[in-house]
Amino acid sequence: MSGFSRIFSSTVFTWLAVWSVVVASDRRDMPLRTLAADRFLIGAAINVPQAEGRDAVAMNLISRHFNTVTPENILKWEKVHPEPERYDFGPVDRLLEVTESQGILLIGHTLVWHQQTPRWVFKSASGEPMDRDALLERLRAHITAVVGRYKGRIGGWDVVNEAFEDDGTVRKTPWSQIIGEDFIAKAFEFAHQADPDAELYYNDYNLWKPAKRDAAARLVRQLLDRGVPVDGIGEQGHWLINDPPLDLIEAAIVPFGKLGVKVVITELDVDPLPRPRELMGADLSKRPELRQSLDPYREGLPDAVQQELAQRYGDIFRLFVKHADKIARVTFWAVTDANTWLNNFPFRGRTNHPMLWDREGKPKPAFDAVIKALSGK
Ligand code: 9MR
Repeated sequence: MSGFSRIFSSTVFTWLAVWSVVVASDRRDMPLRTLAADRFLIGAAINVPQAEGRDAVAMNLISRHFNTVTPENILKWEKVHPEPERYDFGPVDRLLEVTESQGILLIGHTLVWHQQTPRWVFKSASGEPMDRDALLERLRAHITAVVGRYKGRIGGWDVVNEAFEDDGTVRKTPWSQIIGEDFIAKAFEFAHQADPDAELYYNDYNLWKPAKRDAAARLVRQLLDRGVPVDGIGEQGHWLINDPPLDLIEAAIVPFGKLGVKVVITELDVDPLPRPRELMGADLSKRPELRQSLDPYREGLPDAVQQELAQRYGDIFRLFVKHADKIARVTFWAVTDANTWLNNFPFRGRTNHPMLWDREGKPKPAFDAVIKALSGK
């Protein structure tokens, strides 16, 4: 290379580097929802203190970056309908006032689940186990009351949550055992009757596992064939820093696009902490050394892991951008590291770091990686 071309190319290189920093820092000032605007909605789960305005850090981030939120717990059966004759709509009503005043779309989570559902739901008034017809009627009444109350205000519902095991069989729960497998179709029908304009999703985790993905795809196809209104598949997206591989995540997006339903990523977080499955049942209070090894970043995430997390988020969002024609929404399952459920899973009191913002609400390298991916880099 001649001296001139060396100087020329190094000058060009320097300018390109400076320019990309300028562009990146410009973009860093842009809300995520603006960068994602022509592709998908972008959202976060919101907890009670945030919904009630007691967490200014999170609320500022929500107002700035997200155009949709999903209440993390207050629409679950045990919260919204704690006793047979008592609904508690107050927290949802208050949240809707905030979201509607800011033009943020609220998503309902969730109508039918085997967890966070009181035991009385499956018993008659005299304490006897319910039969199919009685439980279907109870389900219909619940869905009609909850979806009906927010008709035209809650834009989409996770109608049925986690009905499959990882091997693709229908999970044995009181819902499937008392009603039968058509509890799923019935729930969608009830929800559609209560609000014909709301979008309705089937929501599950580990859909990257082929057997579970295929079971969910079969379900969607059957519902569509039978004229049951289903608009999308909710892929929760509770992923680890190194697992599942990206091609399996991709393989769980494509088939639903082909079926013509929307893919919504409903509960995204990326867990950087070790999670050895064989230790899940261990009594950690009696094993301090084990506890320490499963909770290694109490003082903060080391730089190398921070970069790995950023790389992973970048890869995931480049994949989302690639499939933006199929993906309608991406919702994170918390706002900052301070309030993620992963601080308490698989045991309470861990210091986890799976989100884009740290405990103080400061953006992490993962945030920059998402900005870059959304900017096409
Ligand atoms: O984030 C939720 C946490 O606050 C609750 O304690 C927990 C109870 O089961 O549910 C968490 O949210 C779950 C969601 O509703 C369904 N998918 C898995 C989520 C993480 O457990």
